[in-house]
Parts: sequence; structure tokens; C-alpha cells
Amino acid sequence: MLQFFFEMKIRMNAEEMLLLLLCLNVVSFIVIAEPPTCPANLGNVCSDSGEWEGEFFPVIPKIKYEGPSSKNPLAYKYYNSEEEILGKKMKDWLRFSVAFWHTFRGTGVDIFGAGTKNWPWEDGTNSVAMSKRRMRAFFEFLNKLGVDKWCFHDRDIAPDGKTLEESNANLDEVVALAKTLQGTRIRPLWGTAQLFVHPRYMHGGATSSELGVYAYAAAQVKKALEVTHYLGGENYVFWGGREGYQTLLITDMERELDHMARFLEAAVAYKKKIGFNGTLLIEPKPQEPTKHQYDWDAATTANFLRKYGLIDEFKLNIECNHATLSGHTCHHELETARINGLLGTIDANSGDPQIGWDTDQFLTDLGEATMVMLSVIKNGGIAPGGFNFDAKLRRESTDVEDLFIAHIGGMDTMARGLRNAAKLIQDGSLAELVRKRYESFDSEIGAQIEAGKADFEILEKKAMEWSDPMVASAKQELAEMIFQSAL
Ligand SMILES: [Mn+2]
Repeated sequence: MLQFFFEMKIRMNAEEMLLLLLCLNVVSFIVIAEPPTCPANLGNVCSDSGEWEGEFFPVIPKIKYEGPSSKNPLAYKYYNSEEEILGKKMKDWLRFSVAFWHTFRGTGVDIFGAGTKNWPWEDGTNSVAMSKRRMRAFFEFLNKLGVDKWCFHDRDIAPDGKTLEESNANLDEVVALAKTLQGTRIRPLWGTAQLFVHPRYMHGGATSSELGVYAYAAAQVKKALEVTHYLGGENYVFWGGREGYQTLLITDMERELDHMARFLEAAVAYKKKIGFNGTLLIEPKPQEPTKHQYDWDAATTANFLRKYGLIDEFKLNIECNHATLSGHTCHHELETARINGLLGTIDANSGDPQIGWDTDQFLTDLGEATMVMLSVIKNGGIAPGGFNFDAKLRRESTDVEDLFIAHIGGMDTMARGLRNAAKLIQDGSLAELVRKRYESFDSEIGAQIEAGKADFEILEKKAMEWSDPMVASAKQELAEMIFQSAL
């Protein structure tokens, strides 16, 4: 029956369709009424008009810095936004952002069980009215946290419509509200298009084997670029949600990678056409949902960008959990991006050493945070990038205040990482260890090698002249001792 309707729909407009349905007497089971937008058990916070009144988080105060001795879970102990570290305010080093999807669309659902969160502002629908109320709750959350950046997927903030035109109209309505709520202080760190939830994207978006899907994905990215630009976003991220393969037996990998490059070229051209000056970024991930994602890690992605002449148009969004999934540390991925001039922005999260998938936890490891900040300081900061909390509450954490506590904990961890990294840099012992390890290359012949002027004959002559070289200790344990003492 449904297949019949889909086939008919191609040849009919909406009114003709409705007439047909009436004739077939099937309209009665199609829900036409607007879905409810206010749950029954909210008491007086929902007015007769169905609109939420008052604060969404009435018991949560504006989060303030109280210093390391504070025992208040709703206060910063290490993140003091205006404090200067190495000549720059903490807020300018860290540039925190809240991820709309995890924090306001995360339900706690996993493959074994249903969602566990019952946020009071949610009414169980995915209507435009619900999206707008959720957006108001989100901005109250940002304001109470004192964070001035946010990240979003198009389909997280507004519902899919029956057609692309309707989806775009839904998005426009919610985005117009977001623009008002942003005021002069808040801007998107980045926007993106969700090209992985809808079944049409099961083979990928830009790398789908279906031409129609490629075109649909292009239209969705075009719109997402437009709204990111409209909201004053500073960056736009491509995470290749389903851009990869399950088996090479049915995959033309070369053709799919060519398609992905053409897709990204078109995005660059459109970005320029609409005057969007934000940075475009690719977010590497090795696997999940596909067996092999094309943007495996920073090095693979850099090679892709170089091969297709896109290296100057893109940077990388390094996610720590994706780094560990690819068998690297987050520090390795950040350094690989940095030395290739590609360190753009960071998804601050972490995985679990005992769990082999993308758990997207808030980062709480001080050693990890300190190494991350060492890379960021070496890079001179990451603006216009920042630290986006691509992290979610555990399924078992179900209180509204847990949303605040998780972000405060994540921000304090990164702030401690910054303080520790600054301490290590000011102390200078680690840098001195590294300098000494390579000092033999500071010689005349070393300089010749580094300038590409020492051929094998010159080096053979030197090797004979010097006889067997003395090889110094690497001093790894000393380096670890210095590092640990700063935590
Ligand atoms: Mn992740």
C-alpha cells in the first residue's frame, strides 16, 4: 500500500493526493493534527497556549568561579574565564562550545534499551514547536554556564519534513529563533549537516552509490552552510557519518573517494559564493558506523586533501575519542594536524580504555588534558576553532543538574590542563630535554642535512672520520617525572 502511494505521489500534487486518500477512506488513521507541545504533568509551567513560562532551570544558578577549594558542584574550581595564562585569557585559549545533539537530543538510548532521560521541557514529540522550546532551554543552559559558543547538526535543531522544502522551512523557523536567542554574545563554533540518520544515507552521502542521494546530500549541506553563515558561525564541519564501506567486494573505493572530493570542492565553491568566511573542517574517525571510514585519522585525511588539491581549503576537527579508536592518542592526532598546518578545532571528549567504541565521555583525565593543551599552546591557540564538548551523560545519569555538572567538570579538566601545560612550558625542563636530544643536529653538518645539502658520499666520509657514535640515554622516565609533577 505504501509503495502504491509513493508511486502515485510522483504524479500528483498534495491536494490530489488528499482527495485520493479521502476516496479510499484512509484519512481517518493519518494524524493531521499538530502534535501536542506541552506534557500533561507540568503543572503551572505550561500556560493555556501551550507555551513554557519562566525558567527551564529554576534551581540552577549562574555558574561562577569559586577556586580550587570550593566543594560546590555547581561552580568552576579551575576555569576562571578572565584570568590570563601565558598572555591570553583562559576563555580565549579554551573557546568552549556545547554540542546541541548530545546535551539536548541525547536520550540515553542504547542498542539494548530505551532512553532514560525525562527532561521536563520535552513532550515526547519532534514538532517544530518542541524544537523551538528546546532551543529556548538550550540558550538558558548556555547563559547559565557562561559559554558563548555552540555546535549543531541541521536535523538536531529542527525536524525533518515530508519534503526537502518542508525540512528547509522547519530549519528556517528554528534558526530564526536561535538567531534572536544568540543576542550579541553567542555564536556557533560550527554547524554541520546530519547525513547519517535518515535511511536514504545508508550507503553514505557524498560517497553513496546513488546519484539522487549525492544530490540530496549536496542540497542539505548547501542549506546547512547558509544557516551557519546566517547565525554568524565561525566554522563548518564535515564528519563523514557514513562515508566509508562495509566490504570492498561491492565498493568502488576510488570512485567513492573521487565523489567525496568533488562534493567538498563544490562546498568550497558555495562557501565562497555566499561570502561565508568560516573555516571548513573534516573530522577524522576510523570506523563506526562503517567498518572503514574514509577519513580514518589525521594523516589519512591530510593525504586525501593533498591528493585532491584541497589542503589549503580545509583544516581538521580532532576528536579525542576518535583518535583512540584509530589506535593513536589524542596528542598524536593533534600533533599530526599541527605539524601539517591543519589543527583547526577540537572535540573534547574521551573514550574508555576497556570499551572498544565511541563512548563520547566528558574528558576527566588530567594527563590527557595537559598533553592536549601542550599542542594547543604550541599552535598559538586554535581560534577560530575551540573546544566543543562532543560528550554525553552516561545512560544512568538522569538528573537535569547532571547536564551542568558534566560540562563544569569537562571545562575544569581542560582549564587544569591549560594551567599544567603553562607550568611545564614556563619551567622549561621538558623542552630542554627535547632540545638536548637533537643538539647534535645543531652542528654544521646537521644543518647541511636539514637543508637537504648532505648527500650519501659526504655522510659516508663523516661516518668514517667519526667512527662509532656515542648514543645518549633518551631519559623517558625523567620526562615522565617532570610531566607528572606538573599535574
Ligand atoms: Mn565520538
